[in-house]
Amino acid sequence: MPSGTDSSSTATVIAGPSSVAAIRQDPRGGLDRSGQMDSSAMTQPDTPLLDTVREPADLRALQPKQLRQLADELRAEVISAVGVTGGHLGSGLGVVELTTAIHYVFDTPRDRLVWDVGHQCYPHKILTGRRDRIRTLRMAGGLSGFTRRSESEYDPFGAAHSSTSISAALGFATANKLSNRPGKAIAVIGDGAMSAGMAYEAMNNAEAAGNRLVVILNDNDMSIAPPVGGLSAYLARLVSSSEYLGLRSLAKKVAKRMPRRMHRAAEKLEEYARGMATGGTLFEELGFYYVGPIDGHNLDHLIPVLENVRDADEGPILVHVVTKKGKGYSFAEDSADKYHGVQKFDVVTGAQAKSPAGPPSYTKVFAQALLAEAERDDTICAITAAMPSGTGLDIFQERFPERTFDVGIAEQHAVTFAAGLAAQGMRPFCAIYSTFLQRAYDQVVHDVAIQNLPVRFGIDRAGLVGADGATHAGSFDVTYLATLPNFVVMAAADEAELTHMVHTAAMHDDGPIAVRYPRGDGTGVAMPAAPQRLEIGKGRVVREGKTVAILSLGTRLEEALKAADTLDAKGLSTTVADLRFAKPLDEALIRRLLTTHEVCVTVEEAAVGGLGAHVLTFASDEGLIDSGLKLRTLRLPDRFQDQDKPEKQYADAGLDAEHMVETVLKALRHNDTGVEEARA
Ligand SMILES: Cc1ncc(C[n+]2csc(CCOP(=O)(O)OP(=O)(O)O)c2C)c(N)n1
Repeated sequence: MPSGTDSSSTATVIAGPSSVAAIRQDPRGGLDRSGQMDSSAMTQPDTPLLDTVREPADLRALQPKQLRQLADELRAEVISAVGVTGGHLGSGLGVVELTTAIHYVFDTPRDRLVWDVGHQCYPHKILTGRRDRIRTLRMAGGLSGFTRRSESEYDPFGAAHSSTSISAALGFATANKLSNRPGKAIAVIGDGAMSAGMAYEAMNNAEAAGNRLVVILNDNDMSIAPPVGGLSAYLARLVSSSEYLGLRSLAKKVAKRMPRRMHRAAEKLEEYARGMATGGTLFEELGFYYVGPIDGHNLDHLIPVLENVRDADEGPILVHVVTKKGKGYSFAEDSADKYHGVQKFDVVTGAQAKSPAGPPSYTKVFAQALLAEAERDDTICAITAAMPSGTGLDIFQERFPERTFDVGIAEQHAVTFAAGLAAQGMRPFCAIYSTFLQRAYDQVVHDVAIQNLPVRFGIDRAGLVGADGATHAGSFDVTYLATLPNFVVMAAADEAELTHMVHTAAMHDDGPIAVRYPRGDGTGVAMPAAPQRLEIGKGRVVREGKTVAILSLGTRLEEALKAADTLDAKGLSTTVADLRFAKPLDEALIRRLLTTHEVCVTVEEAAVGGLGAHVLTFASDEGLIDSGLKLRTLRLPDRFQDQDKPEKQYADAGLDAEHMVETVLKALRHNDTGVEEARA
C-alpha cells in the first residue's frame, strides 16, 4: 500500500504481497492488443487522492504536505497500468516526484514542459487529463507511448528520439521572448540523452533565452544500459563529491519560503558556495546557472528549489536532479535495464509475459552471425549507439569486449567513428535501428559513401515496428541508402538469409554495405550449417510461374508466396523472386521477369523511393514498359502510420497477401489505355 506520509524523503517501495492489499477491483479496464478487455486490467491500486486530480489545476489546489501521498498513488497507478499494457516502466517511475513537482510549481500548459525522448511521460499523462485512457498505452487507437502534440495541450512537443528537448524548449522560450508573451519553457532531459551532441548544440545557444528557459537534468546514472563516456563520469563525480550533501542542505535552506531580501541574500550565498564547491561546472561554461544536485525523490527539496528556479531573475537555469530508475518498484530498481521497457507483467511477482518459444529474433540471429564472423576475423568490430541489448550486441560485447564500442546516444559519431576505423583497415559493423540511423545521414553520405569506405551497417527494426508507432518505424532506409552511389543495400527475407548477408557484408571490402532486417522473430526456416557469400546484386527465384511475377525485397516474401498460392488457384501462374538487393539491382533477373510476365508487382517494407522506384526507373530506362507490361509497386503508404500490431499495420499499408492478390487482379482488369474492364 502506498504510504500517505507527507514528509518521507523516499517513496515506499512496492513489491511483494504488501502491494496486493493495495489492489482492488475497478471497472476501468484496459484494452488488450486486439482491442479486447483485459482481465488483468481489473486489478488496480487504491488511489483516493489521485482520484481527485484530473488536471494540474487540481494538483495545485492540494497542500504541499499531501503531495507525498499523491506521488505514491501516482507511482502505484503507473505500475498497475504498465503491468497491463507493457511499455516503458523504469524511466517513468524515476520521475514520479519530479513530474508531480513540476506540475505543482509551474503553470502548465502555459509554461511549456518538454520531455526528452518522452518515454518517461506516463506519470505526466496520468496527471494531465489522460488517466482514463492510460491502460490503452501503445495500443491501436490508444495513447501514444511518447509525448504527442495531437494528444494533449500538455504535450507541446512530440518526441521519441532523444536529445531534442533543449532545442525545442529554447524555441518556445525564444518565441515567447520575441512576442513578449509570459511563460517559461522547461526541458527535462536524462543523463543518457545528455550524451548526444544535439543537447550541447542547444545549450551553447541558450544564453539569450534568459530565465525563460529551465533545463532539468534527470540524472539516474542509467541510459537503457549503464551510461558511457566522460559526461557520465563527470556527473557521477559531481554527485558523489563531498560537497553534494552540503549543497543539498544549502539548497534546502535557500528554498525555504523567505522574504525576498533574505531569499536574495541566501541565493548569493548559495551561488558563492556552489562556485567554491564545484569550481564552475561544464554547464556554467555553457552559460547556464547551475543548481544542484538535488534529490529528485524528495518533494521537500524539489518543490522549494523549483519555486526558486521559477521565480529567479537569472537564467537559463540547469537544475541537476538525481533520481533512481525504477524507483519504488523493487524489481525495476534492482534491474533497471530489464525494466526499462517491459512486456505486460505481474505486479506482485514482477514476472514479465514471455512470448511463446519459437524461431529466434532477427536481432539475435544478426548478433550470433556477427559473432561467428568475428571469431574468424579479428578486424571485425561492432558499434552501438546506446542500444547494446536492443541490437543484440550485448552478446558480442561479452565475447569481444575490446572490439565492442557503445558510444552513447551518438549515432552521428558512431558512423564517422566507424568510417575512421574502416579507413584504418578494420571491418566495423554499425548496428543501429533504421529510425535512429536517420540522425546520422550526413555522416553516412559524407564520411562513408563519398569516401567509399567499407563500413557495414546492421539496420535493425527495418519496416513497421508495432507499438512504438511512427517515430520508431524503419520506413526510409531503403530510400535514403539506395539512392547513394557506392552503397550496397540488402534486405533479408528470413533468418537464414540474414546469416548469409552478415557474412557477405563481412567479406565485402569494396565499399559501404547495409543489411536491413525487421523487428520480431524469424520465420523458422532451417539455418545453414555455414553462411554463404552472396553474389552482390543477384537475387533468387523462389518459385517459377508464367503470368504474374512478384518481385519481393525483405520479409514480405512469406506473404508474396501466400499471394502466389491464391493466384495460382485462380489460374494465374505466379513467379516469386526474392531480389535480396535494393542496390545494385539484379538487372538481368528484372529484365527477364518484366519481359516474360503479363503483370509484375514489386513488394517492399519501405516508403516510396525504394525498390519500386528503382525498378520503375530501370524499366523506363530500358523501355521495358513500352509494350503493355502491367507494372505495379507495393510499398508503405505516404502517411505516418499509428501504433498497432505489426501485421495490422502491414495490412493497413496494403502489404499483405490479400492486397497483393487484389493488386494483380485489378491490374489485369485494365486494358492498354488504363480503363478498367470487367474481366478476371
Ligand atoms: C536518437 C535516439 N537514439 C536511441 C534512442 C533509444 N533510447 C530510448 S530511451 C534511451 C535511454 C535514455 O536514457 P536517459 O536519457 O538517461 O533516460 P532514462 O531512461 O534513464 O530515464 C535510449 C538510448 C532514442 N530514443 N533516440
